[in-house]
This record gives sequence, C-alpha cells and structure tokens, in this order.
Amino acid sequence: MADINDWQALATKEVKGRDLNWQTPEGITVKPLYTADDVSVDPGLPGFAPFTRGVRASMYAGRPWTIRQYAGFSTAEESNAFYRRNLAAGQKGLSVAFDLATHRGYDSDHPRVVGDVGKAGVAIDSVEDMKILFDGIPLDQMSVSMTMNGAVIPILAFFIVAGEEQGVDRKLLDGTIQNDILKEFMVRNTYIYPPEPSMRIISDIFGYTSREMPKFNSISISGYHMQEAGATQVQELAFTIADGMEYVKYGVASGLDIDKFAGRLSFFFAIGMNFFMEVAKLRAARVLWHRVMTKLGAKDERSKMLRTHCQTSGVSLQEQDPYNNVIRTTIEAMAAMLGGTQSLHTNALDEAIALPTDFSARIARNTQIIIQEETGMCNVVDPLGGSYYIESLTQNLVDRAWEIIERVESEGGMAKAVAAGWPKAMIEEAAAGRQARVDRGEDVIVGVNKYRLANEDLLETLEVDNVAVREGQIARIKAVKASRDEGKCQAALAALTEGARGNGNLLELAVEAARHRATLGEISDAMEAVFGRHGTVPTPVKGVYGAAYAGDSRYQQVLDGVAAVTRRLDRAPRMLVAKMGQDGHDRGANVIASAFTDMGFDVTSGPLFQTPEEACKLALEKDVDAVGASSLAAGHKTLIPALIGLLREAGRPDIKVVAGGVIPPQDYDYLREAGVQGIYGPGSNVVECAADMLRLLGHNMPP
Ligand code: SCD
Repeated sequence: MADINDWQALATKEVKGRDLNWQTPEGITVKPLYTADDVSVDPGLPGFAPFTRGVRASMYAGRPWTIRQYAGFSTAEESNAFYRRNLAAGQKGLSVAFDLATHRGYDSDHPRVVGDVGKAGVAIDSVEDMKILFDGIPLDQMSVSMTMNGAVIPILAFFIVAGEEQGVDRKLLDGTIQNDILKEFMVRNTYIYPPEPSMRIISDIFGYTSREMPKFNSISISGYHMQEAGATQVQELAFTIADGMEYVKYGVASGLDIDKFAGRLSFFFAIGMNFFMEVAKLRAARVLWHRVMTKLGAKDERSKMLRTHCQTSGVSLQEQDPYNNVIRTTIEAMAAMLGGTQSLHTNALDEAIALPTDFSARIARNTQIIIQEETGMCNVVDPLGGSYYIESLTQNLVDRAWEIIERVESEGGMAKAVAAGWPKAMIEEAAAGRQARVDRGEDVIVGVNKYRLANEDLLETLEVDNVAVREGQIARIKAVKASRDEGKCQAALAALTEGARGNGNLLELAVEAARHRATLGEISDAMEAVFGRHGTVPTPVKGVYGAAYAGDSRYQQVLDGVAAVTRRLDRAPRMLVAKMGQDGHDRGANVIASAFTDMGFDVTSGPLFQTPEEACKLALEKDVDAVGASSLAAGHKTLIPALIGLLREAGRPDIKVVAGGVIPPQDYDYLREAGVQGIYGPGSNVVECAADMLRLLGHNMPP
C-alpha cells in the first residue's frame, strides 16, 4: 500500500513542485492532505465531556437547532407583526434587535438620538412597548433572545414585568439576554457605564436570574462581533472564552456558587466563509470551555457545557451582486450546523445595505428549514467527526487559542486586558490586514474584486420612516408618564440610585421601577447618577495597511498624490473620520483612519456617538479639508445632511464631506443632493477611496 511519502512524491509531480500549503490569516499552515497521523486526540462521543462532538448525545437527530432570526425595527407594533408572520412560517425562536437609542439608555425623545430611533432595531421606551412587542406571544412557551448589553437592566426588567402582566411567572421565562459588556468595550461599543460598574451589573443579573429565572440564559458570551470587527477565528475563540472566564470569576467573587449559575451561561459565535475552520472552531470552543470551567472549580457537567447560538457573517455579505449572499449564507449555515450549534440566525441577502424585507427574510429562514427538512443532514450526529482534517484543525485551534488565553490570564484576566487595549489592537491589526488582502485581490470576493458585474440591478430595500416612529414613541412616553403614580415611580427610581451607591441588586430594584412605569432613560439615568457615562476616542493602528501595500504601483500613485497635495498646502491633507449618532460599529472607520494615515493623510478619529454639532465643531477646530462620515446603522439621511448644513452655516462649505458604510444605493441621490461628494459602500477599495479624495482636493489623479 502507498504511504505518505509515495503520496508526497506523486502530488509534487502533479503540481510540478508548487507549494500547496495554505497559510490562513490565523497563521495556521493548512496542508493539502490530512491522514490518521495528524490526529492526536480522540474526540470521544457526543453528549460526553469534553463535548467536542456536541453537547447532546442525540443532537439534531433528537431535536434540530433553533431557527432563531434576529429582527426588530421601527415600532413594537410593526416588530410584533413581523415576528408573528415569521413564527407562522417556520421560525422557532425569537431574537429581538433594539434600536441604538435603546441600547445606549436614551428614551426616544432624547435630543442625542434624533437619527437613531427605530432604525436598526425596535424602539423600546417602557414596559408598555415591551408588552406590545410580545402581544399574542406567550412568554412561557416562546424562547426569546434579547440582544442588549448597555441598557440591560431596564430591558430585562421590562421583559420580566411584561411576562408578569401576561400572567407568566418569571420562573417560566425562557430565553437569553446578551449581557456581554467586555466585548462591547472591545469591539461593539454599545456600553453606557464604565467597565467596573458594568461588570457589577452582570453579577447582579447572574444573582437574580439564577435565583428567580431558572430557565433563562443570563448571558450570551459573544465572539460574533469580534469576527465582524475583523478578528481571526483564533482571536475570536480565545477572547470569547477568556471573557467567559472573567464573568465566571466575577460571579464567584460576588458570592455565587459556580454550579448555581454556570449552567445558564451561553455563547454566540460568527460563522464566516472559512468553512472547515468554522466547524473546527465550534468544536474547539466546547473543548476549551470544558477545560476552563474544570480549572475554575465547576463540578456539574452542565456548568462545563458550551451551548451556543451562531449567526452567519455580516461582513461576508456584499452589496455587489447581492444574490451571491444567499450562497454565502447557505455555506455558513452548514458550517454552523456541522459544528453543532444550538441556535442559528441566517442573514438576509440584503443585510449588507439595509434591514431585511419580508422577501429576503423568507429566503434567509428557508435556508435553515431546507437544511433541516430536505437534506437528511440532521439524522447523523457530528457527521464530520473523525475527519482527519477536522480533528487536526480542532486541536490546532484549541492549542492556539489556549496560548492567547494563557497570556490573558497571566496579565490578570480579560477586564484588565480590555482596559490595556491589546486585544482590540490585535483585532484591528487583523482587520487592516484583511482589508489590504481584499483590496489587492489576494482574498477573492466574487462580484467584488473578481467577476464584478458591469451593471448592478437595484435591490429593493426596506426603509423606516424614522420621523414618524420617533413622534409615535414620544407620544407614548408622554402618555405613560401622565398616567403613572409619579410618587411611587420616583421612589422606585431613588431606591435604584441608592442601590447603585450601595450593593442592592440592580435588576430587582429596576423591576420595581418598571412596574411603576419608569422609562428606560429614567432607569438608566438613575444608575448613571452614580456610575457616570463611559466615552472613548478611537486609536487606530498604524503601519499594517501600508506594509501590505509596499511596492504596489497604484498605492505608490496615491502616495505621490498625497505628497503633491502636501507640498501645495504646505501641510498634509487633513481629514476627520466622524461617527455620528449612537452607531458604535467602528471597524470601517478604524480601517479608513488607519489606511489613510499610512497613505500620508493627517487623520483625526472623532469620538464615537457625536452629534452633527459636535462633529462640525471638531472639523472646524482641526481645520480639516474633508470629513469622512461612517454610518452603518441607517442614520445617514438625517445626520450627514445635518453636518453639511452646519459646516455651511459656519462659513466652511469648502470642507468636503464623503460618506461610507451601509448605505442603500437608493439613498445616493438624496445624499448627493444634500452635498455629499463621495459615497463608499461595502466592497469599496480603500486605495481608490483615497484616490477619489485626492481628486476632491484638486489633485489630478490618474484613473
Ligand atoms: C436540545 N434539547 C434537547 C435536545 N437538544 N433535548 C433532548 N434532545 C436533544 N437532542 C433541549 C435543550 O436541553 C433545551 O432544554 C431545549 O431543548 C432548547 O434547546 P437549546 O439547545 O437550549 O436551544 P435554545 O433554547 O434555542 O437556546 C440556545 C442558546 C440560547 C442556549 C444558545 O442562549 C439562545 O437561544 N441564544 C440566542 C442568542 C441570540 O439570538 N443572539 C442574537 C445576537 P433546557 O433548556 O431545559 O435544557 C444578535 C447580534 O448580536 C447581532 C449583531 C449585532 O447586533 O451587533
């Protein structure tokens, strides 16, 4: 029989000596062939420690994963109707997306959130909205996930009281709250309070839910947003598990018994296009969590079992040739199920540019239904188990992630690492590297940097009338405030502030305030009075993009162009990268700031969450030549024209304004008429964006 040396000789001959090894972004060398010699660890059996092959013995043969589509937009009424339509069409669990005003603890009538209300999720201001959201949906039968981190206390309180008023005992409430603040400080940015009180909030939620809500998952420890921000799979894996460790340590330090709350910790991962890597990642995550929890002293096997939700990758979706996104999502969905997820969201094909329509949501949902009901794929547990490649890759990921976890631990845990900033810097470096590989065509994206269409058909997208939603919400806030017992409400809010100052359980106190119709903003403010509000200024990495482009002729043309403009102005061209509104997605803004800095621009990265007034003030102070406004949460039609108006009023119509991010092509004309001079959607080449900018600055840039 042929051995590996015979194979090596034959393969080398076939490819005439070409190297077939593949270097992945996480630094793993993937060989063209795996054999039994590459497998060093027996993966065991599903349902048994360390759960490499799945947390259940029968897995999907016993019960398929939950089809759980993340959704929410405009008002509670509209979102409720959308949920009901989806459940009738085969969806199995709910997953609520809140708008950014809600995330950041502002009521819809707050002046900072004019562009955000009802846009990227549903607006929830009080328990009355929450009751409408779940009208006709029995909360003792439907499991509900809520993606909330910043305003987690009022939202969970509203949910509990909405259940109560539906007649559902909180012991029967089934679902998950995201409640994962560490990754917010690292990548997602919908925090409210500084890190220390934010960690206390999490322990208070563990305490309350483990006592009062035994069926409820108290956290969804999320790597998803790390991968979206550009993390490699190893980084996503390591930092997520390290975050989980930190939460467990805080819970234990607050006096909780580890086995009383650990069984209700859950996870959330992104599933991107590196198919086998993603399958192996979920298997590796289970092995790592089992190892970590054993180290932390858990005795109950359920405490060591990593149960996870997955979502197909948002950043892998493209605006160009968007039906390709259906194919991408199908491949990613298969990786999630072959990796053994418990619950899954499949993205809609238009999610790169807008909120899903009924049409795109149907295809996304049916992607999962077809896998579950047409393919027979659920009948065998962990069908890739025993594959030499998968088993080897699983072990490789375990080892690499473990190295990072050990570094985190040696430096005092994840809260300290996040404060020091190195995990975020590591992720941003990976993001800049990926952008450069895409721009150079080394990482292929079909329809974007290869096989691009000459003409794109316009895709119909959903638009929310933000002004109408905001007016409706403001009317409801007024009605709620007018009909409540003001004395009782204020007393409950005062008790919450007292509890924040001392050590009262914040969720318990907020439930009381919610019963008395305190609003989300009031409950948040009651804690902010003690904790303060956290703000950060981004510090993008330097040198990564430039290094990846060294020697490239087009890049050199841009460098020459920047040098020419610099000579003419007698200083480098100045640009402000502005993030207005409550949208905290800063990967794109950071990549632009980092790449433009490498190209010689003098870049100011504005703080997150600016109002147009604040962005205008900063642009004037820095005397910039241009502002690049990054918008990923649908506030572009309100916020960017407002900024342009303010610059004009200030006598600086000469400052060029360009826009980038998630902007439907339908809105391009509107923005151009408002004075936006360049619009860059997903898939834009950063070097070409810089070339355009040089043109705007009067340089004769070759095409
Ligand atoms: C499962 N069960 C079985 C079984 N499989 N019983 C017998 N045999 C089998 N084979 C049981 C389970 O034990 C459980 O019961 C019940 O069935 C439900 O199964 P589950 O596996 O727990 O599934 P589910 O209820 O769906 O819970 C899945 C998670 C949960 C644990 C992962 O935390 C969850 O639903 N998470 C979703 C998070 C989410 O939607 N996030 C969206 C994020 P018991 O419970 O009695 O044991 C969106 C986001 O952030 C987007 C980006 C952004 O906004 O920035």
